[in-house]
Amino acid sequence: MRCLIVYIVDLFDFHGSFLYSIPQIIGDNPVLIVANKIDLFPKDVKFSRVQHWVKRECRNRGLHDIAVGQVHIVSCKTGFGVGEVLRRARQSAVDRGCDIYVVGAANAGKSTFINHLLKVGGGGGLSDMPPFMSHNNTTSLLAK
Ligand SMILES: Nc1nc2c(ncn2[C@@H]2O[C@H](COP(=O)(O)OP(=O)(O)OP(=O)(O)O)[C@@H](O)[C@H]2O)c(=O)[nH]1
Ligand SMILES: [Mg+2]
Repeated sequence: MRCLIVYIVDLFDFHGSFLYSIPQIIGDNPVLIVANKIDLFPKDVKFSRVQHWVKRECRNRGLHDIAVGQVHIVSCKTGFGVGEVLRRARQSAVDRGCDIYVVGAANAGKSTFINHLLKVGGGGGLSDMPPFMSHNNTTSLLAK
């Protein structure tokens, strides 16, 4: 099935929470990497350095072909950057006529991410979305 994958990674525990099966899960579907918990970093951290670091670490773990522009620095807790992810994901999903799946390790921030989207709508409008489905630690958000 063609879908857009939003893969949430925990910047504070990147290596401990990386999903080594993620290349197989993604297959040839498009992916947005959401690098979460930036609020725990010093205020003057350079986002471009973090993006390049995430890209490199992903590549070292089998996620090749990730462009820096696919890596979004966010804080699901404060909402920083989440609206932009929602806009990009919605646009991509609408263009392809596909669903959006939110995946990530336990504690990466999936529920916080989705709760934030449901609260603020990210400017893209969530009112026409069906409810999201949750199954144990895996959550997917239907965005038709
Ligand atoms: N500092 C900080 N903490 C966060 C952020 N996002 C999530 N958390 C915290 O990380 C913990 C896990 O967040 P969840 O949203 O429950 O993570 P999850 O991916 O849904 O976890 P599972 O449902 O167990 O798979 C919680 O204590 C959140 O408050 C963030 O951007 N910054
Ligand atoms: Mg959860």
